[in-house]
Amino acid sequence: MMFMMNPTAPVTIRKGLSGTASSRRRSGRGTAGPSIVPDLAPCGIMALASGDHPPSTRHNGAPPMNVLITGGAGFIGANFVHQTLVRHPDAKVTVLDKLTYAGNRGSLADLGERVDLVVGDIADADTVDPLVAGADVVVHFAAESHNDNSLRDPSPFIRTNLVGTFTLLEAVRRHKVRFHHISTDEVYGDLELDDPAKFEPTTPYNPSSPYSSSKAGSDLLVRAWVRSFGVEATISNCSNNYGSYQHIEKFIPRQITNLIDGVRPRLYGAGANVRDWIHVRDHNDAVWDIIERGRIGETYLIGADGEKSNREVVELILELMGRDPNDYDHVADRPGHDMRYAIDSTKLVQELGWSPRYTDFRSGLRATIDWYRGNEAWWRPLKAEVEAAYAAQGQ
Ligand code: NAD
Ligand code: TDX
Repeated sequence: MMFMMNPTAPVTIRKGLSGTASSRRRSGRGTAGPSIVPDLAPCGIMALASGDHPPSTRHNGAPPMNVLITGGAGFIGANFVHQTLVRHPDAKVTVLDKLTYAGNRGSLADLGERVDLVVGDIADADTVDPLVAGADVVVHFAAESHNDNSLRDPSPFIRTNLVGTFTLLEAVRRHKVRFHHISTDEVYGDLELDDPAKFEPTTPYNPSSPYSSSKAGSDLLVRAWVRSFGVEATISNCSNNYGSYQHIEKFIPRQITNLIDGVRPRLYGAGANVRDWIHVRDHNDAVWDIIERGRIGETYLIGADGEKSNREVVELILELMGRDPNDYDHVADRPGHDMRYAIDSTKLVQELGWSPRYTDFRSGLRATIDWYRGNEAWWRPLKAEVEAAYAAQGQ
């Protein structure tokens, strides 16, 4: 993986991106600020067949599309990088990632010269500006993403999720670059277990935690920059993702890696809380559909009708790993724990024709378990510290 920016690069025609200007002079700045990270050893990338995603139709001699992906060394962002290389064989990808505890350069190993990893902070305007200037589209995944961490210390959530998004918005405004903002269903608060309602794009914001409130704030910044400054942006709010490369602090990989270590899964409270699970690849397919065909200024909700209680998920993991489904522990509940999330993705399905492809949760979970079994070197260095932090709060 090399860092490359060509000051004499030709004008890029931004074909295939809805609502973008037809051409724009690319800046060649960007050699100061971010450090350059060399490639690392491969870590067993989950294979993506070339037929696995609809191929790009953006060819005909057009110069390569430059995609800037923030947070591309994290869970969803890394999967997005892998999927982008397949879906857009002509794309050049630059990842801007601070490599916090949640970023893992191993998730991007062995991807070749089409991917550059720039280590830097989205809240640092000097780092962000030249990278945005060289991009045709910015896909913004970078965030502090874990609710439990936001309860321990909210401060990085404010800086990254709010100041970082603001910094990116100012750069895309300055350079007139298409922007897609990745957000979460948690901005809508939660639902009762017996409520027939699901979240819709018009549901009022009602976030519960420092994490979800910082994401809600970042969404509102994007909306304001669209309306006030004409920034060409879209927003997506997705439900809980699962799949490969997810940090082991999160629910599903924590339980899988506990079981690999012979430790019983840990369920917060009674385990009745419901999450609406979607495979990470389905999320990312929807993101590309929105970038390519979504209407500027619109919010799209992404979900795959995957509602399951935490207890059901733990019992299925236990079964798939050959253990007694009742072999888990109840631990201290999360303060302010949201009860239920549920997404109505009708707008996305009807307007853009998206549909999820990984709808069999059982086989998706089995593949995810296999991935963690096969990639212990990727997660092992994190495990002791993650479990020590949970143990300190009775979880
Ligand atoms: P993650 O924590 O796995 O990855 C976040 C990445 O952002 C990491 O690589 C980290 O190093 C990077 N990062 C953090 N602060 C940064 C900064 N200041 N500058 C540059 N990079 C920084 O998160 P994820 O689960 O992949 O989530 C990605 C996005 O998707 C987030 O915006 C999150 O809110 C959203 N989302 C996640 C889920 C889910 O289920 N995980 C669901 C819906 C939406
Ligand atoms: O050990 C655990 N035991 C447990 O019961 C952990 C880590 C979690 N849980 C529960 C809490 C939640 O009800 O499992 C559920 C899922 O927990 P997380 O993986 O922490 O996800 P959640 O809080 O639902 O948020 C996730 O989905 C929305 C992502 O982390 C967010 O980034 C995204 O916005």
